[in-house]
Amino acid sequence: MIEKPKVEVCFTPNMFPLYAEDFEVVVVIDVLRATSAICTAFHYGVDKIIPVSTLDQAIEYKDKGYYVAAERKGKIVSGFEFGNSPLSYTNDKLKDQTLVLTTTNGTKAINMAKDIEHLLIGSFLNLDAICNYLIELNKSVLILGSGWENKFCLEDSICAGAISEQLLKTNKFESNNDSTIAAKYLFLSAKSNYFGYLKASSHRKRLKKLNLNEDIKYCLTPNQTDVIPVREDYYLKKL
Ligand code: 3SL
Repeated sequence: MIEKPKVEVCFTPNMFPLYAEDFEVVVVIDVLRATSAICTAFHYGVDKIIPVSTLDQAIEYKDKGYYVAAERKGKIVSGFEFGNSPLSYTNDKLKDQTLVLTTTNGTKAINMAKDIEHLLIGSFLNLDAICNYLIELNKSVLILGSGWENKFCLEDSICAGAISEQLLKTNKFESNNDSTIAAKYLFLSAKSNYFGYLKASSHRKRLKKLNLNEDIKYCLTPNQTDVIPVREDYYLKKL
């Protein structure tokens, strides 16, 4: 019998090495807010995004004249013009430009998976587009949540569950993995009201304190773009 491709979920970046060898397709998710910001920036015309893990790397790019976005703990890092709010990219300021991005967790997770052949960026914003592409690709998929400082986070796990559910219900994928089942159940209990479900979650509270409720609502609204960001070389581009 021909085996079906599998779908698995890795909840935190520090668990990624346990899975890495088995997958040539990885979808990195940081719903609040890095991967939502990336999808939005591409949707509004950014040409390339270079994800960097450290502020030192970001400063080096800034000194070379690049546009650089830097976020730590939800805030724009002082000295940088751009941050990680997806809503701040809903304009054509950076159309056709290259943006360098560093964030607390999301860009680190992306860079952890940089050697994977098909590295894709997922979020609720491009949910159907990414699922349709994965179905077409027909290869085993690992969904990697960015978490918060290597700890579990609810919003990425719910989005991982939404992707898993869409793939599994086609009957073209299979999963024998408890993390996928857990993610799927979290998605099923959250799906009627993501915003309400996440009320007590740590990052929703963190962003609310920074008056970023509008960002949260936007990031939790599925299917606002068909953009599928993929890694090519050291940068991300639109598929
Ligand atoms: O952790 C990250 O990469 C960020 O997305 C966090 S924040 O939403 O900008 O606070």
